[in-house]
Amino acid sequence: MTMMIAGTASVTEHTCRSCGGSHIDTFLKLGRTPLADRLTSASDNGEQEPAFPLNVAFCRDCSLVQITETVNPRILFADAYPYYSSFSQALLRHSRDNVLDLIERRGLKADSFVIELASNDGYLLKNYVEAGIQVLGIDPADGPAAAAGKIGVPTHLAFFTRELAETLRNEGVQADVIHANNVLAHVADTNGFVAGVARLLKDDGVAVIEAPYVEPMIEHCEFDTIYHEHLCYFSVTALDKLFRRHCLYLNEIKHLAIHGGSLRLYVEKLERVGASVLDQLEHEKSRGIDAIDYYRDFSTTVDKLKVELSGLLRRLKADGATIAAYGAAAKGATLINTVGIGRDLIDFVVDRNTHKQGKCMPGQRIPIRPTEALLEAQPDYVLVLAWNFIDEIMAQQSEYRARGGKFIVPVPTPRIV
Ligand code: JHZ
Ligand code: ZN
Repeated sequence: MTMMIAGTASVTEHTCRSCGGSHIDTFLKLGRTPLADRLTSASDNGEQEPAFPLNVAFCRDCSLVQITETVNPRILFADAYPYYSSFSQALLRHSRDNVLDLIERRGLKADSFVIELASNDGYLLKNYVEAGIQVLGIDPADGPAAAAGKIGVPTHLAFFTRELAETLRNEGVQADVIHANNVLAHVADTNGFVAGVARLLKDDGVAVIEAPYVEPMIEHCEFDTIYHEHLCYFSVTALDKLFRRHCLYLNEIKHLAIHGGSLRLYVEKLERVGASVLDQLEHEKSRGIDAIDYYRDFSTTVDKLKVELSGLLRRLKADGATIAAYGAAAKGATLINTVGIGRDLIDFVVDRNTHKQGKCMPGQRIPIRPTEALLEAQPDYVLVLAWNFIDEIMAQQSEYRARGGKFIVPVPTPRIV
C-alpha cells in the first residue's frame, strides 16, 4: 500500500492499493504520459513536461483494477488545478437531483449535517445550502475551493485523510450524509480515506459515493479515462471488500450514465445489503469481472482503436479537411498523447471552462480556445474529447452542425456523427 514520500514526484507500487496483496498483474501499458490536468501555458513551449508511466494492473486477491504509478497528489491537485465541475449543465442537473432525492429519502432537515469530500467549486453542496441544511466542503484545490466560498459553500482547503477525519471528529463533527464524487479513485491512501469516512459518519448516516465503473470502461473501450489522477477502476466486488475492511457496508448501488458509466454507492455502518448489490456481485462473477481473463484482450482492443482513430484523422487531413477538438478534458489528454494526435492534425481545442482557455493541452501543446472559436473557424470536423457529454455538446453546437460541421466520437470505436 502507498507510502508517499514527501517531495517525491512519483512512486511505483508493487502491492495492491486496497488489500496490500502482491499478486498484481499488469494488463495494459499506455507508456509514459504527461499529467492530464497540467495544462501548459503558450509561453513554456520549449520546456520538457514531466511524464510518468501509465500501466494498469489487476489484483488477483481483491479484484481491484489499478494503475501502478502514484504521482504525488500535491503535483496532481493542489496547484492551479483546472477542473471546475460547474461547466457542465448535465453534471449540475445530475448533482441537484441526487441532493433532492437524498433530502427526501433521508428526511434531512435544518439540523442535519452534510459533508462533501472533493467538493470542488460547490456545484453539489450549494443545493443543500439552498434548502437550509448545514454543509462542509473539503477540497485541496485552491481555485475551485475559492469559487465555492464565493457562492456560500463553506470549504476547508485540504486533502481528506484519516488524520483530518480524526481532527474533525474530535471537534464534534459528524455527518448524516457524506458525499464523495469522483474522488475515491483519486486517493493514494485508499484505506485511509475509507477509514476517515467511517470516522465521520453518524451511526445512522450514509456515504453516497460516485465512481466510474470498470465494466463500461472495458466494454466501451473508454481507455482514455485512464490517467494518473485515476488510481483505481472499481468493480462492485472490489468495493464490497474495501468497505467491509472498515466495517462499512455497500448496501445499495445505482447505475449512472455520467462519465461514460458510473456507480452511485450507498454505504452505511449497518449491514443490510440489498438486491442491487447482490445482483451485481452475481453479474460480475458470471461475466468474470472478478478474474484476470476478463481484462486480457483490453490491450488489443485499445491498440485497434488507436490505429483506427489515427488512420481516420490522417485520411481526413490528407483529403484537405480542417479538424478541431471539443473539451480540454483530462481524458482528452490521455487520448491525444497515447494516440499521437498533435497540432499537425488538430488546430485547436475548445472548452467552456475559462480557466482552461488560453492554455495548451499537455504533451501535444494544442491551444485551448473558447467554444465560440468553432463558429469563427468552422472546421470541417470536431473530435469530441469530452464524448461523455456528447448530447449536451451537440445540442449546444447546433449552429456549427447546421453549417455542415461534423463530430468525430472516438469511443467505443471512432465514428462520425
Ligand atoms: P469532463 C473529470 O475528468 C474530472 P475530465 C476528474 N478527473 C474526474 O475524475 C472525471 O471527470 C470523472 C468542458 N465542457 O468533465 C468542461 C465544455 O466545454 O468530461 C471540461 O473541461 N462544454 C476529476 O476532465 C470538459 O469539457 C460543455 O458543454 O476528463 C469535460 O471534461 C461541456 C458539457 C463540457 O472530464
Ligand atoms: Zn487487492
